[in-house]
Amino acid sequence: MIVGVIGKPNTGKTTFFNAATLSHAPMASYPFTTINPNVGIAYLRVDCVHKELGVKDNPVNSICINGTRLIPVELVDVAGLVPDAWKGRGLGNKFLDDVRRADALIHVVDASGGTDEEGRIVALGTHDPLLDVDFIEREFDLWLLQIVKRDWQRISRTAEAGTEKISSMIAERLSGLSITEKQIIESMDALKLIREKPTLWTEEDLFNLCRSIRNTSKPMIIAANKADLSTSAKNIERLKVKKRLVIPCAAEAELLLRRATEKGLVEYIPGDSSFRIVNPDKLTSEQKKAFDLVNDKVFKAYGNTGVQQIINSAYFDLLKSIVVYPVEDEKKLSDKTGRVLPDAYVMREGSTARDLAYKIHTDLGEGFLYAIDAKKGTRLSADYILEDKDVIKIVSTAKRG
Ligand SMILES: Nc1nc2c(ncn2[C@@H]2O[C@H](COP(=O)(O)OP(=O)(O)OP(=O)(O)O)[C@@H](O)[C@H]2O)c(=O)[nH]1
Ligand SMILES: [Mg+2]
Repeated sequence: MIVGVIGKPNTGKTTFFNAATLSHAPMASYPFTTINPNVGIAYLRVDCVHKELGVKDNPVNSICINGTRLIPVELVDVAGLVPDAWKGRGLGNKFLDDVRRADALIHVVDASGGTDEEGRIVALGTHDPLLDVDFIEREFDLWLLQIVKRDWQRISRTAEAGTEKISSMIAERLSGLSITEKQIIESMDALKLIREKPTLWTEEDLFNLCRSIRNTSKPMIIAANKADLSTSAKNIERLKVKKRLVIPCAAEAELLLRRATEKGLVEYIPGDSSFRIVNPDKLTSEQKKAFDLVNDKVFKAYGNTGVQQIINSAYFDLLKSIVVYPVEDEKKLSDKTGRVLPDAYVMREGSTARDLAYKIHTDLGEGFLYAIDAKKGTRLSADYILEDKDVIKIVSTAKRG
């Protein structure tokens, strides 16, 4: 699973990305700072299962800080999108190409209204961010439409002649975009498009189909960024009217805190609702001022910076993920070197014990015999549907390398 960070230029996408991944990709207050995509590792924040099991853990693929497990997930930050990008304007199709693999999207909006639709700086509060939500979604849909429409006459006729299904031909067109044929069929049915008669579908039908496919295959959350600025609060309330998942966000504040944590200046776990300055006497007056501002404009106003909440929400609310802990020794809850609860895997709801085996290693999946629920000590079959916080041992004919 991979989550993409999108939006018009200059909204703070790279700032969000750097904060979430502790990277150092270039950020600046002008449009098109980012050209090539930045790919990095962000973390999901969950309560670690070790607490309820009453053991001490020793993570390998993730981190555990005082019962908070941080699990790595992939994040990609791409170039800004301007109106008519689908036709190639700005960095155009490149943006869309770079985000094709994403399973969900974080739309970073400049909630302060201080940048126009091309990302140029304007007086605070003079641009309406609600317009950005519409245009970004529309660009995406028009881009999809352009791909689906390519060769449409031939495709629709072939489908009508009964040689091949229209859904599989559209799926083929959209291959590499992390869109499944099942999602396409669901969208066609929801729109009551007659599968056997695609030559009768209008341009509007096709546009609506693309919109519906995008909605299911690339669910979106709105990061209402620059929440620290004075004009943002009102716009954040207005954004909620759009019936999207909206979370206030202060990417710059999060970045400041994470960098300060790295340097040992503050104690802060991403997602916390406060931070602690380790040694106030050691701060310069400028640093003090910056932390005071973050406290006032972000933590007191919104409770947290929103960055961690947005990443969690993308994985748990949009992608319906669960966290599963595979172990090799179901008694000691460890791997074979004795590390307790070494790994935490993020999986889609509905995944089975066999899916987990395959995720660990193809050989383990192929040689799957049964699984063991390490909490209950019971045997599980291949098609057992995993639950959040399951601790699972896979028994397989294949030995793990
Ligand atoms: N006030 C405020 N400014 C922010 C925040 N996040 C980002 N910015 C500023 O917004 C500007 C743009 O930041 P970037 O992260 O480069 O934006 P981007 O969306 O990646 O821009 P492009 O790559 O050009 O599309 C910079 O001047 C940041 O300092 C925030 O939370 N609050
Ligand atoms: Mg950028």
